[in-house]
Amino acid sequence: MVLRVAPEIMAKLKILEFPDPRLRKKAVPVESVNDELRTLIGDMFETMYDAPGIGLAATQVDVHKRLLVADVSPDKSEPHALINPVIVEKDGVTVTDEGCLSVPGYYEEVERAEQIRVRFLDRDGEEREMEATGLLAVCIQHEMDHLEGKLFVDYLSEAKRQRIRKKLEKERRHTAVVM
Ligand code: GNR
Ligand code: NI
Repeated sequence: MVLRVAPEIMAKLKILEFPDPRLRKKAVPVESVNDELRTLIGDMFETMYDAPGIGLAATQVDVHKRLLVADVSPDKSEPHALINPVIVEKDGVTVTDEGCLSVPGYYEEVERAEQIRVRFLDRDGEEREMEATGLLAVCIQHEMDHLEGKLFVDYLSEAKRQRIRKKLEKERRHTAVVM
């Protein structure tokens, strides 16, 4: 008997965790917006919604291309995929209690621009611009930091960052024993 298994149409990807050195790589621009990239975008949305999170940068799934997804709506109704994003305007200052799927369980206040205007390519490779405020603006800035190899813990004191790193490493050692 031949068993045919339907191919998975989407895949959940593994998220790298601090202090994994791969989170420090600088992403390179996307050169071609093709079906392979659109598949990656779909997988990143699935990974982000499943986590759950409000944003995800390709860097976090070990793909070092300038690509991010975000959805800050309460009902997964406002998905944004930004390819080769560039901030062209910033305005105001806001402080947010930020978290990160790559730094699980830790939340700290970070100061960022309140409002941004960002230029990017959409899923069809068309150049677009959008304005974002509040949590979406914060999220896009957080994701764009990931593309530079930067994490929100880099805005904290060295002492705080080391404390978080040691706790995560200890937690991971325990998890490894249980598994
Ligand atoms: O899910 C996330 N929540 C969040 C909350 C405040 C500021 C930024 C974020 S992004 C984070 C998901 C993530 O780690 N993206 O890189
Ligand atoms: Ni993050």
